[in-house]
Amino acid sequence: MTDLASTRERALAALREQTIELPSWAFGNSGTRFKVFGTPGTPRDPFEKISDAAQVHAFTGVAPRVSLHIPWDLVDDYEKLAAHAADSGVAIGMINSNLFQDDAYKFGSLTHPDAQVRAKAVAHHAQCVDVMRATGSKELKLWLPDGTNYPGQDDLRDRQERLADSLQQIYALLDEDHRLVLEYKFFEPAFYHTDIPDWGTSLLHCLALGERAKVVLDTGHHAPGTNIEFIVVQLLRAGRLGAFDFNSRFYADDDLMAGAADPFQLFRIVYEIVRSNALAPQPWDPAGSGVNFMLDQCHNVEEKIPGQIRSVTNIQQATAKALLVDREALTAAQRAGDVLGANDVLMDAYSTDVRPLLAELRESMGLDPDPMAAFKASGYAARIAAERVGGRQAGWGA
Ligand code: PSV
Ligand code: MN
Ligand code: MN
Repeated sequence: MTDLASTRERALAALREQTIELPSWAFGNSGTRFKVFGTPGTPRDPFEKISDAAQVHAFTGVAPRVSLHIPWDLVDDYEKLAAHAADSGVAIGMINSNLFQDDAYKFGSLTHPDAQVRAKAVAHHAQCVDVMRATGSKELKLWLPDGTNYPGQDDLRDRQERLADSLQQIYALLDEDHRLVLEYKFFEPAFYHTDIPDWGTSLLHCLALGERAKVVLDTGHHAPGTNIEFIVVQLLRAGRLGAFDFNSRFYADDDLMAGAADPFQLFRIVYEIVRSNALAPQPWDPAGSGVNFMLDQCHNVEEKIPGQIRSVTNIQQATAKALLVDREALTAAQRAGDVLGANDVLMDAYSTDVRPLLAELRESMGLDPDPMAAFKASGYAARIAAERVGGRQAGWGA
């Protein structure tokens, strides 16, 4: 058995280092295809989105980067936006491209049968790389909506060849200290086939590109019942897990708050990260094995800044529990074939109330132990509601 006091100290040290990246689009209004409900105080531009994200960092101490989506976060001067982020206490994180809102992409973007459309989609990434250079971002993130709705609609194999070629061209645009992270999703918006439906397809393309290409695992992008922690293990073994898009799902790509639907799954995922010593955050070697813990969420009915704070603290709780697993006892039980004993060790950690440990962590960082209450008491929400009129939708208002 490992000494509990030293496990606790190690957990506190690791938690102090953990960072979680926030998506700019979490701060805009969002909804479903039925209705987008507005929220008072919603940001009117990318500068205000960053100001709101900085609040999440100010109260949690572990969310120092904001991911941008281009062109949702279009501004004239990206250096000014990065300076605003720095003045607010945060930095610009990943740059997400957008291949899903242009009429030209009806039949695909990087896989489109028409070379001109593919060239347009590649050129959009050159624009994104310029934003990376201006903001100091080191990661270009791609999610592809490409796919078909009917058997025979297009040639599955040709589409893979076109995709490989387009990705090569994008990879060639990157600087030496940049990396490309490639997301997968099993369906939607296409329903018969998707061109990057799973981690295996994403991994194959990344392996073909080079060592600075990594896979993004969005927790909402799997069929129900998928063992996501197993995918985490495989990608970590290959040194190709680049980032998480954390969120919760009940049905499909629900983008609800991380840890809300299935905190046990989140714990199991983070345990595999801890088990592989992959928790350490930036700065990472672009070809190295650093994993970016990002949120990819939308707050349709709940308040946005508190929704992000809750998501961050849910991930911290899962991480704290994962760090408390008595790994020596677990290994001993596993080697002895003690099935129930091994399961007990894991469940003991999961059942621990880690809220006091996290309160201690925050106090040691000079923060209020209760970030939700502290944000509420700060008066920021009332201030932006009074100051900002006409806040925008998460994406389409860019
Ligand atoms: C669409 O499914 C999506 O939610 C992907 O998860 C991307 O990461 C996100 O949009 C932003 O492009
Ligand atoms: Mn995502
Ligand atoms: Mn998604």
